[in-house]
Amino acid sequence: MGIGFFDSGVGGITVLHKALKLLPGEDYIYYADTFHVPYGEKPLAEVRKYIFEAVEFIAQQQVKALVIACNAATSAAVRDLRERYPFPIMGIEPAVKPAIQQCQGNGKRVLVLATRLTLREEKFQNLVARLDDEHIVDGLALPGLVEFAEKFQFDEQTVRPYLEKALAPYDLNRYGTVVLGCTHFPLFKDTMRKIFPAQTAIIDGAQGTVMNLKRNLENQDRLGGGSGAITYYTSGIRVDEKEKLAQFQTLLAKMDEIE
Ligand code: DGN
Repeated sequence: MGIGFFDSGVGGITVLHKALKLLPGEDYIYYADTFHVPYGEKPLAEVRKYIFEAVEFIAQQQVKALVIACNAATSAAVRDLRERYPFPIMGIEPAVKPAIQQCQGNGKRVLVLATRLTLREEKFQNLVARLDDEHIVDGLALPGLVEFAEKFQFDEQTVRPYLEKALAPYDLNRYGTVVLGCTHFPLFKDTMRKIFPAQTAIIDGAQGTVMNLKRNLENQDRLGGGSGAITYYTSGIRVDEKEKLAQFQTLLAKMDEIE
């Protein structure tokens, strides 16, 4: 049995990339809901409907665990999904806790980059309310990055002006840590590194999610049994075309370069 990975689009590949390194002896199903991407700008009820449909499809493929490799989908539905399905479900959320720990006491701020949905949902709001005693956390939605990623546009000439414009109102020297709270965003880390000061840490929650997955499988004694094979689906359709499969591979290779 494989492990399911789910995202609204190609962003979850950044989490899958980490899983392949940590757990190479597993088989994976990657499901991108490309018919409905982006989730981040849509009403919650609509997004939840798409998530439940997609996860039902993945469940029918018989998975031993599921990773919701999407911050927006995690905040929108992970609790209900856990009640609905017998297999373990791991989510991902903005790595606010380590970011605050890194900045507390040194006068620096934290900038959380995510989708509008993630930033406005209760899950994130509660997390910040609980941890941000010093009011050092700011949030910024960057929907354009999701669009670029879905079009496989990563070139600096396209991405850099968009980021510079979005970040223009912020004094970047004030930020000790930038949290990538959308799984699409690590694909742009190379360009981000050129924009943020060298001492600004850029972090995300992918490693934590994948460690949870490993722990969970270990506890159930269900580790291994695969060979790192990946089957891709786009909104319920199995991807067989060579060019499309190669595009997914490109993203994994890109993450190898970036990390
Ligand atoms: N990759 C998703 C996330 O981590 O929130 C969201 C992308 C989107 O659908 N806007």
